Amino acid sequence: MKKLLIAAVSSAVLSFAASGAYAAGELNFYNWTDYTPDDLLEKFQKETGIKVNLDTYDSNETLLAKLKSGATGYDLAVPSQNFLEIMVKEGLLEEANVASMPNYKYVDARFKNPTWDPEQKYSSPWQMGTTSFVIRTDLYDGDCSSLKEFFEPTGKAVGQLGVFKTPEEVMNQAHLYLGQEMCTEKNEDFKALQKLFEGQKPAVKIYSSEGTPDRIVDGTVVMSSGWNGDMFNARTKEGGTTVKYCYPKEGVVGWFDSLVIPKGAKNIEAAKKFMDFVMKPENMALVSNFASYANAIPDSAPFLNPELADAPELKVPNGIPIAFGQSCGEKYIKAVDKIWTKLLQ
Ligand code: N2P
Repeated sequence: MKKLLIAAVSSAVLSFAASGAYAAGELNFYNWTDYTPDDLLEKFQKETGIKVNLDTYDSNETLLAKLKSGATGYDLAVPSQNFLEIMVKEGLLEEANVASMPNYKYVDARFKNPTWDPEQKYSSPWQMGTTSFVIRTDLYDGDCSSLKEFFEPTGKAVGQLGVFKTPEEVMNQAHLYLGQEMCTEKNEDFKALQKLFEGQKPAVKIYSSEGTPDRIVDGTVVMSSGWNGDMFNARTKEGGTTVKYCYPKEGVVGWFDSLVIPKGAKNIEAAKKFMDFVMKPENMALVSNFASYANAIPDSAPFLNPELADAPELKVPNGIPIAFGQSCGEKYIKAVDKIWTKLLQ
């Protein structure tokens, strides 16, 4: 009996130790699709012994819903600035005290203590970029100089248009097009938005926020919602030489994505190590070279793919407004949700 008990106790201790070791050695990372280079994760594992498990999502909305649903098992995620603010407000994040990390010194002063995390308590920089639309210049006739072409498509774009599946970024484009305030709460604005999206719908072939670069390169669509880095990759790495990232006169949507630690994360120490690791210039360059977005670490420049420096996708022309996504009030969120749910029914 005694022997059995000892065996039971020691196996309990052993399995506890084993799960402890497992937790210390693995990091569950939840990031957007096409946003995490393998070589970054391999380098991190080599340097720290910590294995990173990657799971992906398509939008800020999906991420927020996941974090709100409670224990997610994730140790790290990457919201944009406006969703990060919501997550802080709703108590969905662990503190990380990023300002005290050794590699924080590399962050460009302009991006330190940003408005969405003024004490840099929760977040460290990942990548930044813009949202607009793209066309295939060989298959579509317009010059994409106005959001009118995207919202009220004509010619070859009809029936051949791809639009993001969740509303946040396309709504902001619609506000730019209609000249509305970003977080409008006016009923007449909601009506105009609904009319605009319902009017666009018959021309839409697919609502999706993943696989966009492939669909524009293989010609499944001739016009599509897109992020600038994805579209740089479509043009330069996937052979889509006729893919043009558009700068409509009404403007593009801007965003800044950051690493955060979801509430209840099991491996906070490892998550912080990863945040610090990514702020090191040569590591941040691995992210930009893969995802093709700008970053907030100026010393990463010598390690960057030289093509990024002059890429039209990464240079917003003078005079084109950049509207940063805001975190809006309850009335706005509900109205947008209603418009979108009805649209996709
Ligand atoms: C890359 C993800 C871009 C993130 N596919 C947009 N915030």
